[in-house]
Amino acid sequence: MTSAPPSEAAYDRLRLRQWARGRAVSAGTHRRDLLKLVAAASVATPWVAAAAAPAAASQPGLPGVVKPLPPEFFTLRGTNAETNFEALRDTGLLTPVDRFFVRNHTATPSVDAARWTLTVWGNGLRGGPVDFSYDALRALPSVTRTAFVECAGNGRSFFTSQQGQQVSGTAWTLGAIGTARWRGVRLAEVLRRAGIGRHAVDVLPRGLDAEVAGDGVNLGRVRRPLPVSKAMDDVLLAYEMNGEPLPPDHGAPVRLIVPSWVGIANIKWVGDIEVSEQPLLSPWNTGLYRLFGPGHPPEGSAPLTRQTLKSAFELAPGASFAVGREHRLTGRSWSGGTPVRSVEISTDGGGRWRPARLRDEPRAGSWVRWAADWVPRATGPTVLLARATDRSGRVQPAATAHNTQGYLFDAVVRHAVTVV
Ligand SMILES: Nc1nc2c(c(=O)[nH]1)N[C@H]1C(S)=C(S)[C@@H](COP(=O)(O)O)O[C@H]1N2
Ligand SMILES: [Mo]
Repeated sequence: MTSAPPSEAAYDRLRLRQWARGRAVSAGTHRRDLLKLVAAASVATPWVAAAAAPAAASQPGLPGVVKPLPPEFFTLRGTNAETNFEALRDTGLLTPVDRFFVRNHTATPSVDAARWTLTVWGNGLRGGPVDFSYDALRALPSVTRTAFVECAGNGRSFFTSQQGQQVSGTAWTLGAIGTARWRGVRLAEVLRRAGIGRHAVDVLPRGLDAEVAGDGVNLGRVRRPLPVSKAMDDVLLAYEMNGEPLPPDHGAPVRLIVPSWVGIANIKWVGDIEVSEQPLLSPWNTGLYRLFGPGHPPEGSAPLTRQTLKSAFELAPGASFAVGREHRLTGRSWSGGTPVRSVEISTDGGGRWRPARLRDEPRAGSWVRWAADWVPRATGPTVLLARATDRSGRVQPAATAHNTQGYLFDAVVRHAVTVV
């Protein structure tokens, strides 16, 4: 059993101080590369595969993605596919795999479950490395939970289109999120069986996809340290998504599900997990996935943890509505903090607001569907808005404070439509 882990905030401060003094373990990346990366992170840098071994792709789609990406379901952005929110209108609480967004730093690898093992290793274990085969993992007690996976940069394009600000990274609208029912083994169970020691502070899961390289810096394989406090709490090693074996693009055979946290924490195609007595660093918790810019420390904020509060209409941008008819507006709201309490909508650009009807019991780490009826009275352009409030009383603001990489956009999004 482990002792009580330090509070996350205290731990992050310690890790930052250690990094500043060059004492934290940089897990395969030299400190000067991290500094270069922090500098590079303030400009748009497309990271490309150094040596990708992509799985066979099908059409229509992307070379690095296995599943078809039909244009009615997806908008392609670089190596990634964003879900079109209007494609969720006739789906339930869970996002079908055929519409679930894909965020790949490089390309979906082909991993054979029969030959795959998960290696847990590091000085935070009481003994040596421990391997788990796929069958061994599946034989452990399983748990099932509904959780969204959402990219920290979801909504990033609105920093520019609504706030006139420059940010770097994939220009997502609101579709870099999906909710699924995941089945797997608790990470805590695996770490205990591997002999996690009392002094472990960080675990570092690493993907089996290709190394991420660009601009003369090789960041290595995708990996992001997770504090032991979260790792031992509600994190899953998931092998099923919506009742089916995990599909290749979503991390087959096994991925992490880190409920409510930034998408990058949910490492796909996990191959090994380092358990460490020292705080660990990787580009994904130093130069990336922190808030940089005016109002933030030069080394950035603490590493991002929870996602924020957002709402989206299940509507195409620029959708049109017949005047004088009744229309059912539908959408979804979600929070990485306390669950959504209520949602209001406006059909006149934010002049008047009225409540939407919630169609699901709001739950932590999931989203809630909502609906409202609307009879437009005049033709011409108008703007629809949806604004959620969570149980702590937090309301989506009119604007989000800027950060250079455009993370955690939580402002109310203006959805332009036309009445004809
Ligand atoms: N190994 C690996 N894990 C990864 C990534 C990746 O490129 N490689 N992308 C991360 C990011 S940034 C996000 S938002 C989620 C996306 O999960 P999805 O593709 O299943 O929607 O996976 C995360 N896990
Ligand atoms: Mo992401």
